[in-house]
Amino acid sequence: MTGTFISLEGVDGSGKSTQAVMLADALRDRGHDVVHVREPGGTPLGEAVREVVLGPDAMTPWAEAFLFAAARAQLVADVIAPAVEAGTWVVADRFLDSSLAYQGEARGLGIDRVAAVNAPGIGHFMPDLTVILDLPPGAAVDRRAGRGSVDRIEGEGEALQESVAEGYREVARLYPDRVHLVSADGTLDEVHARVMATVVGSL
Ligand code: Z5A
Repeated sequence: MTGTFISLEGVDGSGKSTQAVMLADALRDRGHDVVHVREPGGTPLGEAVREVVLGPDAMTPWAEAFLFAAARAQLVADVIAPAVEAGTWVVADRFLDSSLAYQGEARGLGIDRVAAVNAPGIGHFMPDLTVILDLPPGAAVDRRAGRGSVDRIEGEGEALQESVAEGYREVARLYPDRVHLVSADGTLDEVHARVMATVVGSL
């Protein structure tokens, strides 16, 4: 018995954290056991890495990539792999594709090279389905407005977010069987309906 692993991705402010909660709740309403995780985080090591990697201290792009990969390896080992092996559904608010879009594309490290450094820590525990919430970064700015603190990566501004959006489009081109772009425009319920239609139609 194996569970189903779904990741939600998108630029900061695309609404993926909100949609991850709505998706997990909807799956529970359908009778599934669901584990909901976020990256970076979800383990004591992952939460400690989160403090460092989103904190104010400058770091090289490769240091950033390795920190995200380390947190991910621990999350897979401690949470995702046991859940999938027990037949539980996993809903992840970000996973490998965040590193491909942010570090691989936007930081210029190369999508293939970032995928390669993550591969040993992930093994075969890749998502069955990835939904990228597609929202022009300009629109995401409006959704982020009013939130209190800005982390180091968010603070780098719109040019980075534009590159991240391009990175996600490239990820969708590279992995069409797994990755689906879904418009994040509209109300929460409209976007949720699109996410559910994609989940039901793809699995
Ligand atoms: N990062 C990386 O570089 N590499 C990696 O491998 C990983 C991550 C794993 C994590 O930050 C940062 O790490 C992130 C990527 C990088 N940095 N950036 N930039 P985080 O975990 O603190 O935050 P986040 O994941 O970027 O996103 P977020 O702050 O949680 O935002 P969101 O998930 O995209 O959106 P949201 O919180 O669901 O919604 C944002 C606001 O919009 C909120 O007020 C909602 O109520 C509102 N909203 C949501 N949907 C709608 C709709 N449909 N209409 C109107 N308003 C809406």
